[in-house]
Amino acid sequence: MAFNRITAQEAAEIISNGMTIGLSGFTAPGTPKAVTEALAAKAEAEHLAGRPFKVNLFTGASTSDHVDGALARCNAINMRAPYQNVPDLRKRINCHDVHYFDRHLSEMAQEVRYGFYGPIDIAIIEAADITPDGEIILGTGVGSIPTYAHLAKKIIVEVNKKLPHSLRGMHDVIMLQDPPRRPAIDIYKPSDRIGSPVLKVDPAKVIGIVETDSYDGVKEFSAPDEVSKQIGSNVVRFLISEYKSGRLPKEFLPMQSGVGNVANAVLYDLGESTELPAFQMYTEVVQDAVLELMKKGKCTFASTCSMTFSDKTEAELFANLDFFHDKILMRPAELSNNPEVIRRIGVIAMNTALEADIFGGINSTHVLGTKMMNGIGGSGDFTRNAYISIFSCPSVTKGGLISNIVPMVAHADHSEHSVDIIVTDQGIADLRHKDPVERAHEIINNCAHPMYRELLLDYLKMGKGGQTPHSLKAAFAFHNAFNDTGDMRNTDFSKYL
Ligand code: 0RQ
Repeated sequence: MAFNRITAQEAAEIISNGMTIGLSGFTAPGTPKAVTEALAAKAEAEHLAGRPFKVNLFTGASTSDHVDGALARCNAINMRAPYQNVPDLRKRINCHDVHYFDRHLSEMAQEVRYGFYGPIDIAIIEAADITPDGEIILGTGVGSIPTYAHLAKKIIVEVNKKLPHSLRGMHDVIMLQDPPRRPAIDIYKPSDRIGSPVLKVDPAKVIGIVETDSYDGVKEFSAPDEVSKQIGSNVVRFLISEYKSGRLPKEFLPMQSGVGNVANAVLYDLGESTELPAFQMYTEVVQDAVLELMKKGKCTFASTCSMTFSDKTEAELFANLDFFHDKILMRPAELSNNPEVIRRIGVIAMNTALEADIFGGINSTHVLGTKMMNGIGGSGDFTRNAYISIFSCPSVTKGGLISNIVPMVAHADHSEHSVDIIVTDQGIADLRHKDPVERAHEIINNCAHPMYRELLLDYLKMGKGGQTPHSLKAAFAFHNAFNDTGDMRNTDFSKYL
């Protein structure tokens, strides 16, 4: 079937107020660019003409400024899920212009299929190529597109000429069946494939092809600062000691690593270690460090949902695709982040916290308990099911005005039941086989910044009995001190006696 070539503007014309759109991709890679920009221009024109125009937007994870930035700036998003990280959208979410719901990324596709979020009107798919019978070579991120494409009434395909056709074979595309008919997932090691190299869509639903040649625009990482380096070296120290003690198998275990500078720094450090064997990854994003590790033979395979590479690293990947082709497999989020697989193959999970509390609770999402930062992303999928779950963060933020170790997290994303290890620039807290008070001492002594240790120990003494000795009156004294004075060091527990 020959598809219509249409412009991004013509594609945007097909989308009307109130529609629900499902996008391909996971982070910027794999995410459409041109149609969403044109949609933002259309929304702006509609608003100027005094007509309402907002769409519901479902993605794989975060997107890019071409999507969340452009549409948020003109206030064209009604509902958004499951994860985001663009400042303009964050502002809209925190002032309730956008109804954002923050979901575990592995669950998004199945919940849409279960009918929890209503129908999908349009799927927009970034592709390297599409055949006349509807076989799509996806780009460098998959997300939840198999489900969105299956459910959508109509499909728009953005063929990005920057994407080489030789990406074919680097995807493992599948849509899981729903209960009670879902069979076991036959993945026993990261390189096992269970799906198709292409996304198959019904050609009759494809209303047009838009040609683009846009970049994802993922920035290169800055050189790690001292704090990130210290966290990285502490994580590696912990892993080496686990390995030497025999608590990790001789062949090591697959690693998951979150996004950001710290995660990237940890991976570079792992690559430097001569005491750990080469390893594989079962993760949701691979960042620049992974390509370096592959070149050194330190990372031998990565199962992921997207290749979140900076434009420079992506160019290097495309120029050497023969070398990397059999070392990376991109899968939908319901597979890359699948709890059943993560638990079975024994993934070591490494994620980042905004703040941790002295008993092991983690806040990954809400700044000072109320403002949405990004979302839980895949951190819950991995943390809850990992062989060992590690959280890291700097011991302090904003030059020490904020302690990232607090008496009680102001928002709970991961409970102490799922967290094994906390690492900061100060050191490592091993929470395994420790009761709450033992955990508190481990975290305060090893992870809190020295300038906050006495305050945290004072809090522990205020606890009013019970196995987890919180003082419910003073639990948010650190946060209150910051809100009142701009500095958590001004915490005054006498106010709460
Ligand atoms: O604020 O931007 O004003 O300077 O929060 O902090 O240190 O730059 O952190 O970029 O590594 O992100 C948890 C958000 C960390 C991320 C989080 C302020 C700080 C700064 C950001 P500024 P950093 P990072 C894989 C897995 C959840 C999802 C996840 C995340 C800003 O890792 O979203 O894990 N994780 N996904 O100053 C108040 C505190 C603070 C604080 C930091 N305690 N209180 N503000 N900040 N700590 C990816 C996917 O799922 C796709």
